[in-house]
Amino acid sequence: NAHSSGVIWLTGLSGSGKSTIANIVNQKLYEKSLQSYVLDGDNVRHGLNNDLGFNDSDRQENIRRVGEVAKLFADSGTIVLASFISPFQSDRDQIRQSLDEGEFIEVFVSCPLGECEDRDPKGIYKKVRNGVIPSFTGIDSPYEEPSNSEIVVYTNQESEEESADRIIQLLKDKRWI
Ligand code: GGZ
Repeated sequence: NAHSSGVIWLTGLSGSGKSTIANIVNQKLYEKSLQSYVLDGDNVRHGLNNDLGFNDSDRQENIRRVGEVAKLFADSGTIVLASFISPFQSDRDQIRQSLDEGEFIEVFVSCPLGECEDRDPKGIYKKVRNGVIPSFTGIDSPYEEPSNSEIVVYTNQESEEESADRIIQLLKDKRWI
């Protein structure tokens, strides 16, 4: 079962489908007896990063720490799926540069803001529109679309299962698995 480890970094708006797709890929790798792990806001922002909010510098620090943790997991032989809005290109590029060539795959989970807002799986956009949550990504806080991602998945045009399958295929093409 020789395989490469590394970091699969999913970036996109809230509600775009990042964590759902990360979890499907994680399950598919598990079924192939490959070691993988999902890092996302649910297991990082409530613990390690519970001192951080959502202003630009806190987001930057959030992503920096997650990048360091992802690197440690990758060093241990794990395929890491990191699912964070990660709105800033420079922060994502820094993580890419901190890893060896070919150990970082950036996945742009592309979905129009209006579609994310229509889905609103956690009712969070509704709160934003009611003025309860300031500095929300895509509304009044920036999102810089990746210009150099290895793959773009269009979640308003393909199912989450299809997106996950395309990521698995990329891992095969790149000989990670
Ligand atoms: C963006 C926010 C905000 C603000 C709370 N802006 O859809 P969710 O709810 O479950 O996932 C979002 C999550 C984003 O955390 P990240 O660590 O991925 O963000 S970043 O990479 O920018 O540091 C959302 C919730 O936190 N959330 N307030 N103001 N998302």
